[in-house]
Amino acid sequence: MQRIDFEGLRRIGLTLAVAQGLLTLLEQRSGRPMRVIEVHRETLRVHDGQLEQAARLLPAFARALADRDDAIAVGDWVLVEPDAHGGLWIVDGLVPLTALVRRDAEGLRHAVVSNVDTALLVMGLDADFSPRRLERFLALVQGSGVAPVVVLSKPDLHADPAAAVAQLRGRIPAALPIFVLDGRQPQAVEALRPWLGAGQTLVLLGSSGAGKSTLANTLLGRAVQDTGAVRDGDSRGRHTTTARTLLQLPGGACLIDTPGVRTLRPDADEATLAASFGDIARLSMQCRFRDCQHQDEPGCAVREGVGGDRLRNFHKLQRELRRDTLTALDRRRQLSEWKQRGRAGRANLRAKRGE
Ligand SMILES: Nc1nc2c(ncn2[C@@H]2O[C@H](COP(=O)(O)OP(=O)(O)O)[C@@H](O)[C@H]2O)c(=O)[nH]1
Ligand SMILES: [Mg+2]
Ligand SMILES: [Zn+2]
Repeated sequence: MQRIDFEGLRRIGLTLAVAQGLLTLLEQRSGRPMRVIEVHRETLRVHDGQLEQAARLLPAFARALADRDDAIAVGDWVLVEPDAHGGLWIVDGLVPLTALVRRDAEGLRHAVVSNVDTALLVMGLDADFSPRRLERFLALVQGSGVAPVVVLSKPDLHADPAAAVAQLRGRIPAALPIFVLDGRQPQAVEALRPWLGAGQTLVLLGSSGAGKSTLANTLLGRAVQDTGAVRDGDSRGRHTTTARTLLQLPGGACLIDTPGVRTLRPDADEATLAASFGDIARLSMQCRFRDCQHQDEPGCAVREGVGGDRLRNFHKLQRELRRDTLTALDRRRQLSEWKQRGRAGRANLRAKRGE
């Protein structure tokens, strides 16, 4: 019996590595491999390459995920099993090969998407343009195994798109691809062709109104995703995309459209942040003091060689992630304290009852 329908699942982004993972998982338990294409509060949508269906998380699997501080995300590969009443249950899943994770204002981690190869960082060349926000997105993507590609949209709304590219080139890694694309034009497909091969999964990231869904529709070749006119004043999309959705592109790649996020807190550690600001890491070797914080120390090579705004952004991200790591630690400490108190309370109760 063939337990994996390679041909079908290929259409929904199956890669060799995923197939191997699924085969290993299927040695331990039964189920039909499918991919999560949408996550809602109660139900999820799963796809096997041919058919899309609703499914729910088996409580035992939901608990297992929660225990390892994880959650199901769009792009996950799972095993599903039907019940006697026509319901479909997600009974297990593959630990993602790549995962984009952000933190919320309380420092809690949230999975954004799993198993993606490329992140298209979409930024409008209108009021949306912000090198700082791009650096933030790069810090999120860096270290996750996902390749970032910058897409500057709305070139028709900028007097000199080449100057904007030059401005970015001056502060982000040289190897990073940057495209200036009008998402409404079919030429966008040609430019992104190298990333659109069969089995590839891409995610669109960027502010609301940046042009993600417009680009998604052009890549799809039909209007599937809602797009919204920008309101005056706040440059936000009107019909905002409300959920992350995994879409199958005609060429065989998969694309995940996401609702926009204005502020995005990457879930990174100091090493990942340093890697995403490689120029700062390199120059800091030449600072006079080995523990130079590049604030106001004399002989600081970083302050000399890195643009002020980029350095300020680096410091800001560093402060944020230190705070997030602290709150995460505090939370764990608090949780174990509660658990201990709970145990002590129960022991007290037993003692009182004379057990
Ligand atoms: N002028 C111009 N408008 C665009 C371009 N790309 C998208 N838009 C418009 O920007 C608005 C928001 O686009 P949408 O795709 O919904 O943004 P999303 O929130 O990132 O999904 C829509 O009215 C689009 O028509 C572009 O290249 N040039
Ligand atoms: Mg959208
Ligand atoms: Zn320094």
